[in-house]
Amino acid sequence: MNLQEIVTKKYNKEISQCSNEELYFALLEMVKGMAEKKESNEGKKKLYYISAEFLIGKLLSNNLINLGVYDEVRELLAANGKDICAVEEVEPEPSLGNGGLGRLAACFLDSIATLGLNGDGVGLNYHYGLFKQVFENNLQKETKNPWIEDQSWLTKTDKTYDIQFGGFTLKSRLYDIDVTGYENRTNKLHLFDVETVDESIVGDGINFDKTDIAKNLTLFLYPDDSDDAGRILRVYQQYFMVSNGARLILDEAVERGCNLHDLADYATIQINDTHPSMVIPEMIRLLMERGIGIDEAIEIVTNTCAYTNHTILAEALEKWPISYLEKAVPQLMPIIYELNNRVMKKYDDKSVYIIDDERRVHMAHMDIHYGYSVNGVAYLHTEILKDSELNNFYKIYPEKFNNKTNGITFRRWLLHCNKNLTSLLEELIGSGFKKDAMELEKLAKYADDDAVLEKLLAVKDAKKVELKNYLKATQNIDIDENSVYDIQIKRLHEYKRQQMNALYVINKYFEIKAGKKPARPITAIFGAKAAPAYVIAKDIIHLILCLQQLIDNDPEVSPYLKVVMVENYNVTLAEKLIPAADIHEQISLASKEASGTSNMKFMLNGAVAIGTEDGANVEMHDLVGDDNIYIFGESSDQVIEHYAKADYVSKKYYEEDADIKKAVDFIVSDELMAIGNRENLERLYNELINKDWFMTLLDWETYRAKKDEMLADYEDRKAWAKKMIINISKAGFFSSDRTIDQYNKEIWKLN
Ligand code: 26Q
Repeated sequence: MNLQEIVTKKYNKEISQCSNEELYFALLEMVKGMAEKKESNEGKKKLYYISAEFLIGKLLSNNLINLGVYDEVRELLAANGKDICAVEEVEPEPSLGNGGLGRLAACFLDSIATLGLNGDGVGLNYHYGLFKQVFENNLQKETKNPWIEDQSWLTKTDKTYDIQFGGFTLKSRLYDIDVTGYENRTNKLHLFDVETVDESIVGDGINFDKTDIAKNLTLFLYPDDSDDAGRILRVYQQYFMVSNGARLILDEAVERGCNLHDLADYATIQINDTHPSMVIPEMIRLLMERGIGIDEAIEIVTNTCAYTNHTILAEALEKWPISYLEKAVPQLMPIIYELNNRVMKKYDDKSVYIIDDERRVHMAHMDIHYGYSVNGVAYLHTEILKDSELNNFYKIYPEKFNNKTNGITFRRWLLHCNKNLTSLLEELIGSGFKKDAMELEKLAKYADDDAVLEKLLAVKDAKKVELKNYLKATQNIDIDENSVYDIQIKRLHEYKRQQMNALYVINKYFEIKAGKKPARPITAIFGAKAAPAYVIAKDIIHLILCLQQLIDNDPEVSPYLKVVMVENYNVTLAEKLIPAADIHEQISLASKEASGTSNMKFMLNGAVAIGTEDGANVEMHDLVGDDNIYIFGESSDQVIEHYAKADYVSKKYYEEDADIKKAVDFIVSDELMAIGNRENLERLYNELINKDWFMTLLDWETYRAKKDEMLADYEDRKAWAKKMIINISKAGFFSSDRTIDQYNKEIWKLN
């Protein structure tokens, strides 16, 4: 049915008479119908990308683009006096992910379908997702983010399973979301839910009874692992996800003719970080239930599962106390003990055991021993895994280790979010880049073409005005479109070093006060959620919000400097911020950011990076060369050495560098204390001078110098536009189509 027919059926109205909301629901129905026609069962072997997070963002526009009808629909709406952007605004954004890992899973699903591969996502249907962030008195508060409406992208299926936990059973229900490929097949995102979930148990903010599993299991996505009740709930969630996933995989494989002994020819399971790792013992258990002996079951599962590591921060590597597993999923423990015994028999080195002396189960260790592939997410990250973090495993299984540098879907991060730039690119190099991202290289020949550079700057200016208007309309924030937009958007974490950027702002503030005005006003934009229990991260948000207020109210400084912390940073906001950026901040402490993916999105949209040699910045630097990226700071080798020698003392930098001291002292100055809370600001101040685990002060001086150099370079508009075009021309490598092609050729081998 076409849109008019649906509108007539649903509302008995003309398109022109419908509200934006009515049009959104009508389009939802239309898209679901079109997507269904492209469903496919082709392919003997099927990939299951199993992940606790799928940060899919709004789906309407993306689906219209992928189905090839976006322009048609936009024109039809326009002819009826309707604006497609206003219809898009109606759609709620599901927040089914924390950040990079979840968004990566969503980009991957898009590319899997776009490449026509047989592969689905498997995850959980969190009713309130990750919390929604609101600012009150310059502090982050958390509230729920409901997104499921009567009509939504979810399609209820008749698939249900009885999932057994220690002492009780829950009935699951599968909901599906269509994943449309760009001019290709439709795959599925399978989200399991529990039938007894009860939204009414959520009280103030995001508080609820953590012990009533039947009612709370799929209410929220976990943003941290701060308290015991929360941690054990996460075990229940993970087991629920993998037990449902494993049953679905077995059912579908059998439907396609699998006899279970040959499961690895019918299915491959990509484990997205350790959150779904229990799929290994669970699948072994299910195979044994179906009559397969333990040796063979272990072999089958080992040939079916592949593991991706996304972090080298020790505290993020999941280790579950046996007591939790005994309580929540006792049926897995005999299998986990058996898997560990086999490891202990073979190896003396305790560091590769699955169960440690403190009776904790190391999920990553289980994945590495009992999976056939282990991959990192950028070149440097994989090298660090092999050389240090997982070196003892690399020595045992060198053949399992491989790198898959992350990527992003160009449909969402170029075609959808930056139509102005897409049109300009089409005008210059044709539309081949939409299917083959490497064709962006053709842009290189325009790097010295003044007319093209002018047009590129005009596109950027238009997106900057759009962002200005959007922030005004949605958050009542005023920004100056003639300023430099310098943007740092990512989860708030000390290793990502938003605090270093804040100290730069403070330094600028002093310079301006002293009469040293920047060549052009600077707008420093931040977007970040902090895990609710991550105290220092919340203190950093507090500092940034206090700086924002202080500078806004200082007529001496505000014409030259503006700080903006956008509220509730999410995918929708990223789609507005990224195309408008001049400068993007990728300033993690070298060795700590596994890859980063916003760096790729900014690059594709013609922003220039200031960054450390960390994660995918390293590959970006290689691609664009020294002139087109601003690299500073200690190398990962140096940083790793500092940790090994424990020789970094932040106090020394604080005492010996007058500018650092002045900036850090300002955190507890009378001016800021008058705006903010003593407790938060003092805690952050003390953290920086006494601990500074992520070495902010160590890199601060080179960071400041590099950013000043960058801002000076920005004034040569033509030279800057050349940097922009070179960045865009080299961004093709970071298409998730390339990443997925490599996963398929080197790990999944789908046929
Ligand atoms: C673990 C235990 C208990 C509760 C929560 C967690 C948890 C939740 C989310 C641990 C980690 C995450 C998310 C990690 C993440 O997003 N990592 C990012 O992955 C990106 C995609 O590979 C990389 O680009 C980023 O560098 C990496 O930080």
